[in-house]
Amino acid sequence: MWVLGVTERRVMGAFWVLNLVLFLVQVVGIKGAHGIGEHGVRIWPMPLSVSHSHKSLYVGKDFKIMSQGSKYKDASGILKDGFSRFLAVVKGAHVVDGDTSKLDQSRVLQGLNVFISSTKDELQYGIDESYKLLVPSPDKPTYAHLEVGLTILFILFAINQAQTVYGALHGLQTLSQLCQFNFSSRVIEILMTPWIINDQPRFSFRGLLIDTSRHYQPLPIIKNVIDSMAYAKLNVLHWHIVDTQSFPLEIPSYPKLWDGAYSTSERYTMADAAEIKRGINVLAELDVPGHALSWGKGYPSLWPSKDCQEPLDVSNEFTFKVIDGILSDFSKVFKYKFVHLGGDEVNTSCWTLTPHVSKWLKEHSMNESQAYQYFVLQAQKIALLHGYEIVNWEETFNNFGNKLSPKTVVHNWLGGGVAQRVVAAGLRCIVSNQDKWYLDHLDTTWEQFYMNEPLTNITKSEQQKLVIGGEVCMWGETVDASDIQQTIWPRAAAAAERLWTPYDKLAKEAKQVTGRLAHFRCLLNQRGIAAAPLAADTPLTQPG
Ligand code: CP6
Repeated sequence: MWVLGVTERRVMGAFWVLNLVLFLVQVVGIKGAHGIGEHGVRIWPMPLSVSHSHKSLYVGKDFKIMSQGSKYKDASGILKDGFSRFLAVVKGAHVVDGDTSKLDQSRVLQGLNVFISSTKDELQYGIDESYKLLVPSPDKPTYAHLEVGLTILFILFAINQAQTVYGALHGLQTLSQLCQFNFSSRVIEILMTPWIINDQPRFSFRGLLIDTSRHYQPLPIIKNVIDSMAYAKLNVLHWHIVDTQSFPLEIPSYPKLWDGAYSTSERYTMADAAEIKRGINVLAELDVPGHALSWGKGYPSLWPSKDCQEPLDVSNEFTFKVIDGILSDFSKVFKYKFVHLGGDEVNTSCWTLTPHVSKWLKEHSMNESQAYQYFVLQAQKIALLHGYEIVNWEETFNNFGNKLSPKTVVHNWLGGGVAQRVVAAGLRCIVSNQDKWYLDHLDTTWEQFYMNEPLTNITKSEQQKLVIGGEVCMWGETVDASDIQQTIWPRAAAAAERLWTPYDKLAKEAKQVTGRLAHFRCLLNQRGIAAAPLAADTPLTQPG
């Protein structure tokens, strides 16, 4: 990595603007490519706008990343790490030196200038993820200059312009998809230059749920999932950490909670949790009051009784103390503005069947459903005190929607058009209807994933804005490290395009994108991600 000094930057700032103008003038007239019809464009998800022509360029052996003209300083190395990952994926694991010195230098791209406007690098909900990518061609070059001693070298370079470093990372992902290894010249080639790509996501929340309670997923697997999410421009890992079956995460405030792990090795430390990011937001879930039986392994008083262990004991103050401790520990590592408090599938019969709980209900003049509401709202208050906004599964809305905090995002899963009712009530919504976006439903096809439209029957623009995005769910009952990736991909990629690409650029019929998705899934395979074939009963599709 090479970053210019201050004076050079000033000189080159002007130079860069001039070049950009020349470049824009030169590329007028390049044919446009559209999501529909495809025109040979292989990018997934399809960007907002794409123009290209048909020349190829080579990636120089000493390809450099520069940030001339940027205020952004990359103090935490986010861009630098993104750039090393970019180089690693475009090189594949081929044993070649990539020597470009003997090639026609007018066809060798020597660097990429990443121009980032914002100095901040906080990853958060709603940040600007847009980018512009300009890749020159041999007959429409853009140059930067390098001073080596007294000599000034002019080098052919590309431009990636973004508001935030996270937009720039999306730009690098797109650039990586324009590259392929050329085995005749033994160097990396960028096809179909020049490229002008303008891009930004349709929705701010583009999620994937993983469930580490039903099966423990080792850390390298989770990191691998995160890398693969970035390839598809998904930006939220919804981590369903804990459930009935196991409690794998260390909670320093209540150190016996992870006694509920499957074994002493199937656990995550808080430091592990802090590692789970890399440009991806983590939405941590604490599913209460149901789905929490494993908490009682270390603290049995959280159960209504030894024989009736779920939901958590609503009558016990200690229950809420523990939730407070957990959310306090969460807030130190999970910096996303939302925490997920679950609230789904609550069967309250243990509360009425357990004498001390049923006595408490009577004393507080609550029936079972009022106690469920009381529990969810108490948990919401605690989360708000820790600075979080809240996501809750849709049953909370269906039962007492008008009591939820206005800072609640309702997470659909049951279907039945709840998103329409949620946004009509003025709350925000995330769409994950189980008939289309549940990855554990193995019979749901990628075409159904692609065609699931989050704004179905929501026509008013103020209401459309309240749908913050969607999420595909990889529930963990039947997947472990051996098959999680092939169960997620390629179907999650189909949903990723639905969530990224503007509505009018999406294919009206899934079959229009079959070739491009097949190519993306091959790319995942080449990058070491075990994505399954598009259809299990047809021959494997090769990249075309
Ligand atoms: N676990 C939790 C689950 C599910 C839910 N919550 C679930 C329910 C039905 C299906 C798939 C998953 N396994 N905690 C519902 C949100 Cl079909």
